[in-house]
Amino acid sequence: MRLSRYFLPVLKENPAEAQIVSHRYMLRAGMIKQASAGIYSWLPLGFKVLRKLENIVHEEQVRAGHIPMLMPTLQSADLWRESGRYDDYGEEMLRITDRHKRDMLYGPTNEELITDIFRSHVGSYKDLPLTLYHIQWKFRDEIRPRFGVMRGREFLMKDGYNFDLTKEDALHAYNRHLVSYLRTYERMGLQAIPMRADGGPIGGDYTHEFLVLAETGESEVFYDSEITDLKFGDRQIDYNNVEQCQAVLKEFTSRYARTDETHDEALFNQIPEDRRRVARGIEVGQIFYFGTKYSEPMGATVVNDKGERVPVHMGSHGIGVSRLIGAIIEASHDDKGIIWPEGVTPFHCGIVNLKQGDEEADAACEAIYDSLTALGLEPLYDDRNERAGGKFASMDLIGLPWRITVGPRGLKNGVVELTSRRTGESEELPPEQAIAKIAAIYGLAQG
Ligand code: 5CA
Repeated sequence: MRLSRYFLPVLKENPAEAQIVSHRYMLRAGMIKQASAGIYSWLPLGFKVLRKLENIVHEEQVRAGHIPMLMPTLQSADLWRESGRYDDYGEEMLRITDRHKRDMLYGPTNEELITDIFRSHVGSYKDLPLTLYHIQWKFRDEIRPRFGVMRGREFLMKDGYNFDLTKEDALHAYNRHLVSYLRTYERMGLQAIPMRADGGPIGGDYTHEFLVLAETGESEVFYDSEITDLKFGDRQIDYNNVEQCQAVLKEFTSRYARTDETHDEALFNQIPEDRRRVARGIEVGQIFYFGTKYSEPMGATVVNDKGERVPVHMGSHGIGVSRLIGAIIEASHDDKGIIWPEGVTPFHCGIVNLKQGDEEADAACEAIYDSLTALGLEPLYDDRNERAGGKFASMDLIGLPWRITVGPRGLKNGVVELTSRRTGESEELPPEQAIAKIAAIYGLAQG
C-alpha cells in the first residue's frame, strides 16, 4: 500500500477523552473513530488488525476441530424466555421492538440461539461431539463504556459452543478450548494466563478467564509468579487426545491464579511470600462448562446408545477479539507509539523514502516495494512529500515492526537502513539483503 493513496487519518495531538495508552494510540494512529459511546467505526488500519486477529482465531479453532458458522446479531426474545434469561440478563441487554411489535434483542451472547439450532437438527449421540463457533458482533449496554475498544458496547467476539453426551466429554471440550486459546494468544504475541473465575450470567462452576497482565486492566488478579514462566510454545497437540489436553490444563492451572471474584486469601497465603503477586489484568477470553443449564429447559436432547433421551452437556467459550487489540497495545508500546508483534501487524514492513522525487530514491523504493509484494508480504510505503521527521513519527506511531529507510546518501554506497521498531536498532544493508532479512523474519523462503 502506498501511503499517499491510503486512508490513515493520524492525529498529532492526544485526544482528551482517552485515559489509557491503547485508546490514545488507536485514535491517534487512525485505527478507530468513536461513532457513539462504546461504539466504534473501524478505520482501514484498525480493520486490518481486527481481520488478522480473526484469522488467527479461525485457524486455531479449526485446528482444534471446531466448526465455523455465522449467527445473526439480532435475536428473538422468545428463545431467551425459554431459557429464563430474558428477565435475568437485566439492563445490559439491548431490547428492540420490530414493526410487528415483536420483542427482539441485540445478542450479548448466543447460548440460546445455538441451542435452538442444535435441537432442530441433532437427535442422536452419534452426531456428537460437536463444537460450533462464530465470530460476530455483540452488544452489551455497559453502564460505563470506557477505554475505547476495551470495554465497548458493541464488540467483536468469537463464541464457541460444545455439545457432548456426557460431562466427561464436555470437560474434554473445555480442555481442548483451553489449549487452543493458549496457542491463539501466544500467536498474537501475548501471554494470557488462565485464572479461576466466576460464571456470572453465563453460569456454571467450571470456568477460567484468560488474563493479560497490565496496569490498566479492569480486573484485580492474584497469582503465583511461577505461572508467568509457563509457555505453550510450538508443541504439537493432538486435540482428540484426552490425556494430552488434560495434561496441558493441569500444567497451566495447577498454580494459584484467580480473579478477585474467586480469590481465597487463605489459599493464596500458602504460596511462598516472594512468589505472591497482586496485579491487574485484562480479560481477553473466558471458557465455561455449564452442563445442562440450557439444554434442559430448551429441550436440546439426544438419544443415547441405550435408546434413552438425555439432555446434552454444553459449554461456551469466548474470545474478546476487538478487546484484544487494546490488550496487545497495552502490552506492547513505548512513548512513540504502538509496537505490533509480527503475528498481528497490519503491514509487515514500512518503507520510508527520505527524498521523495529523487529519481534514484523513488526507483529503489519501488523496487523494494515490488520485491516484498512478490514475496506475499504487505509493505506500507510512505511516498508522501513530507519531511523525514514527520514520516518517522507516523511510522513509529502506527508501530510496524520493521522499517526500511531509503535515501540518496545511502544509495550512493549501495545500502538502505533496516530498523527494528522494538529495539530501535538499525543496520545498513544492500536492499536485497534487507528484503531477505524481512522474508526470513516472516518465515518465508525466497525463491
Ligand atoms: N458466551 C460466553 C462465552 S462464548 C461469553 O459471553 N463469555 S464472556 O462474557 O466472558 O465474553 C467473552 C469475552 O468477550 C470476554 O472474555 C471479553 O474478552 C470480551 N468482552 C466481554 N465484554 C466486553 C466488552 N464490553 N467490550 C469488549 N470485549 C468484551
